[in-house]
Amino acid sequence: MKENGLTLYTYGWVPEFARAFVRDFRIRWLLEEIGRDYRIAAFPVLEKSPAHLAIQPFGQVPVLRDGDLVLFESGAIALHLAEATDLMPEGRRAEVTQWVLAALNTVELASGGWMNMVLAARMPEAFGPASTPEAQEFARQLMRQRLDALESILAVRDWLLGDFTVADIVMVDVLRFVAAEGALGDHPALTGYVARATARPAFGRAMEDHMAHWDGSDAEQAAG
Ligand SMILES: N[C@@H](CCC(=O)N[C@@H](CS)C(=O)NCC(=O)O)C(=O)O
Repeated sequence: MKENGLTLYTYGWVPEFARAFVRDFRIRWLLEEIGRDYRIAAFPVLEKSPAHLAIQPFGQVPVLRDGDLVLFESGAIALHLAEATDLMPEGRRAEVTQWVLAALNTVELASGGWMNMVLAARMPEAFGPASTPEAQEFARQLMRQRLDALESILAVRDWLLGDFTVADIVMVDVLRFVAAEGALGDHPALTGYVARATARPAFGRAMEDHMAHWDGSDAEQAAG
């Protein structure tokens, strides 16, 4: 039977510290920006179900179902949804793709490595063992190098390609993790960039829905 519409898969529940940062959020934000309706479906987070692994081989989220097409990797999903919208300006697909990949494969690779060490130091029982101080400093310096490079770019323009595109959604969502840890403080252009993007009404609507999802899962658990 043909499937219609958009379904975004996330988890049914995540611990408090992860809320607001689960990567389904960047797709919710994008969907709000382009005004597309979608439904949410949820997988268990701890035990990876066969149904989950069948559509995301690494057992991660997000996953998008668009009719008969099923996609994983937030960057691939974002590029797919942005096609033929204002978030992908005509004639600039290659540059937009370049910046989406830079966000994920250059910035998030470094910030994610650093973040894992921060979490391991904070919650060794869940993320440990904690790395040595030297390894933590190395990860921080690598991330800093990436942030410094981005800082000089965003010091002279509001958005990565001049106009707001899907690349800004992905990049800002990556930087939000860093900002929330207080590690953007000495990067005023990046701080302004994140503030500008997160003040967009679509961001606010998406965050409200994202957080309501976790509230709903808490309520369900409390009801037994
Ligand atoms: N490169 C993937 C990363 C996805 C990812 O790390 N998702 C997290 C949630 S934010 C996850 O499912 N983590 C659980 C796991 O890796 O088992 C993407 O961008 O979609």
